[in-house]
Amino acid sequence: MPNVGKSTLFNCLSNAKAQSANFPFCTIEPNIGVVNVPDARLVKLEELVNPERVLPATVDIVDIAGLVKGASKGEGLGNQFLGNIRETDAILHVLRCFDDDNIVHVDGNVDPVRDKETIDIELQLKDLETVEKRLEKVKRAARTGDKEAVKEQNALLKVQNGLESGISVRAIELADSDRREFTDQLQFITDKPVMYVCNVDEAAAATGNEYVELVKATVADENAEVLVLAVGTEADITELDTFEERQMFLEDLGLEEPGSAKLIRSAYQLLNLHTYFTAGVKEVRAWTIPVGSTAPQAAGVIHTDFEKGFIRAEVIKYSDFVSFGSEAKVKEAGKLGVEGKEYIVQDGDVMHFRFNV
Ligand SMILES: Nc1nc2c(ncn2[C@@H]2O[C@H](COP(=O)(O)OP(=O)(O)OP(=O)(O)O)[C@@H](O)[C@H]2O)c(=O)[nH]1
Ligand SMILES: [Mg+2]
Repeated sequence: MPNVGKSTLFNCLSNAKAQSANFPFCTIEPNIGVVNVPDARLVKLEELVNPERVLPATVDIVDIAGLVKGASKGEGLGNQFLGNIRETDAILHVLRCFDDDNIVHVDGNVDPVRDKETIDIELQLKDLETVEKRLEKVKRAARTGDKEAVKEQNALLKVQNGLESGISVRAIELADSDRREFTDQLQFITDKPVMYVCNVDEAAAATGNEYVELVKATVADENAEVLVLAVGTEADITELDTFEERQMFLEDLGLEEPGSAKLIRSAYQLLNLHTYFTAGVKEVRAWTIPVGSTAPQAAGVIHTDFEKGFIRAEVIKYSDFVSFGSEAKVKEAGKLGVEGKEYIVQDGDVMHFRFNV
């Protein structure tokens, strides 16, 4: 929705600055920022290795224009934004959960559950167009008796029925094989993982409020995370100069860390990503890989040559690195693992790749 605090949130998260103001459709062109993923393990590794530099993992975040009722048919700023959403890997859906008569709500009053439904419907309508377009082709092929086409038609009809009754694609019951073969490639917007961000006022930063409870109840069967964040207040905190000032402010709110830090970590999980580390004296660095990546695939994130010429990986568990204190001590203790091509890299592994080019 317009004017709910998306750009304000973007400004809390990213070093890039978006314009935020109290009028709907303040944002037109999307703002794109890079966000460091906060990771306490990286701080620990830095202490132990004392490298020249430290590079955290990052995620890209896009702040888009608000959608309104009818957006799928071109209302408001219309279709273009649906395009912006299509390009992302996951959605952070910001819901206004604060009262403030001075801040305009496009639909007249604060009602996050209605807002969520409004947006869901627009996205579902867009997906309905996508599935109907595809179905036209598939139906023709199915009529000629093509077995694959018949299978696809059945799967897509389920999607169509689901969307027509207001269910997002991610929640429609489909066989995994149908998803892999037929729906993944259509890149439905409502198939993307989603996380709800309830934007509350300062007093509700730690505890949430009644609006948040209503949101939680509505999404209970969605298996989606609901985060509570006092976006406006956190934006004020980021303006403070020193770490101590920011900590004090957070303590007053009853928080241990900014909600935005938690949000970034949750988003990273939502994307089904995790981290391995390289820890040399030149550089300690967090690398991002999809959960389930093999050692060569993980190496390929550093450089394609590392993947092509992969020989083996030397792996230190993060906890061993910390308890023994250095790579040398880990080796002495016989805790250095030597792994081949099949090894599935685990979150927190400290890796060293052997390869030839
Ligand atoms: N009271 C209060 N105001 C807020 C909060 N978060 C944002 N605002 C104000 O709400 C107005 C809109 O915020 P934006 O971040 O520009 O909203 P947006 O969702 O990006 O809006 P569009 O770009 O128009 O879609 C600004 O005046 C913000 O200062 C909040 O938590 N509490
Ligand atoms: Mg905006």
